[in-house]
Amino acid sequence: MNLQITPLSSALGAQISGVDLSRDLNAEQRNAIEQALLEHQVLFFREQPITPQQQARFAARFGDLHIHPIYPNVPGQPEVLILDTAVTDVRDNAVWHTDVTFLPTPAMGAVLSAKQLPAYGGDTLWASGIAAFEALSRPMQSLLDGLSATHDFTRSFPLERFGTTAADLARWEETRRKNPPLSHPVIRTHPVSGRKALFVNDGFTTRINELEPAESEAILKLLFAHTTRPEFTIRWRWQENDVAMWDNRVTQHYAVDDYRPQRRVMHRATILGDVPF
Ligand SMILES: O=C(O)CCC(=O)C(=O)O
Ligand SMILES: [Fe+2]
Repeated sequence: MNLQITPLSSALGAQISGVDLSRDLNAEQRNAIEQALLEHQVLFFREQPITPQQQARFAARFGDLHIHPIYPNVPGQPEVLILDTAVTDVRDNAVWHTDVTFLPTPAMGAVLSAKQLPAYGGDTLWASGIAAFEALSRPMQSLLDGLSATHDFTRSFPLERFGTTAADLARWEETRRKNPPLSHPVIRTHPVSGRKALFVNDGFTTRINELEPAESEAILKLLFAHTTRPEFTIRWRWQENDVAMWDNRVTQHYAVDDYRPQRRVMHRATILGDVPF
């Protein structure tokens, strides 16, 4: 096997070459990618022109796939959602977030494929919750460890923007009913590596439950700013047919909204995770 792993920054990110994601991976390749993901948290593959079916098959090697309640998906391949600026308002991805933390079992990871890109702009950044946690002072780490936070779907999918037509409104209301606000630990332990990571995100986290509202607001603000310090991030400049895969248990990401009205089309397959602890 000639899989090469090139680390891209100290906090997270590696480029992987020597593998063709359009083909069924053998066990050795699959395990090497999983190991690289544990270590580097976000992986980048260049020149991978995969079909939605191949993307879903690749992602499914790492777990069951999630069907997103709001975003449109590829006809006949509902596990692959479409982020197309000509169709969907994707501005809420221009906030630092971890995907679907409004679920009791948020995604363990995702595979994102670049289909159509603007001439410039449209980069995506990832931040390491592990690097962010480890850089906190000991007193702050012990204050946060053991606390829980509320995550709410409506923070990133507000009714005003996602309930405009009758059909959208019905889907939004059903999603809201099925996904009431819930709690996750503020500090999450990675279920495989055992490493600790900050697990609050500006996309969905509304409060730290055990603190007074003003304390919660101030500390969340501090943590959101802290997690996304440039030192803990990597910024990816996309080329068409690039694929990124991230460990959604310990990272956040931000899709830079700097290219509209140019069109940008991405496909995402989301891998289900387990209950955070
Ligand atoms: O469009 C992107 O680059 C990333 C969007 C996003 O947040 C996601 O796919 O989860
Ligand atoms: Fe996302």
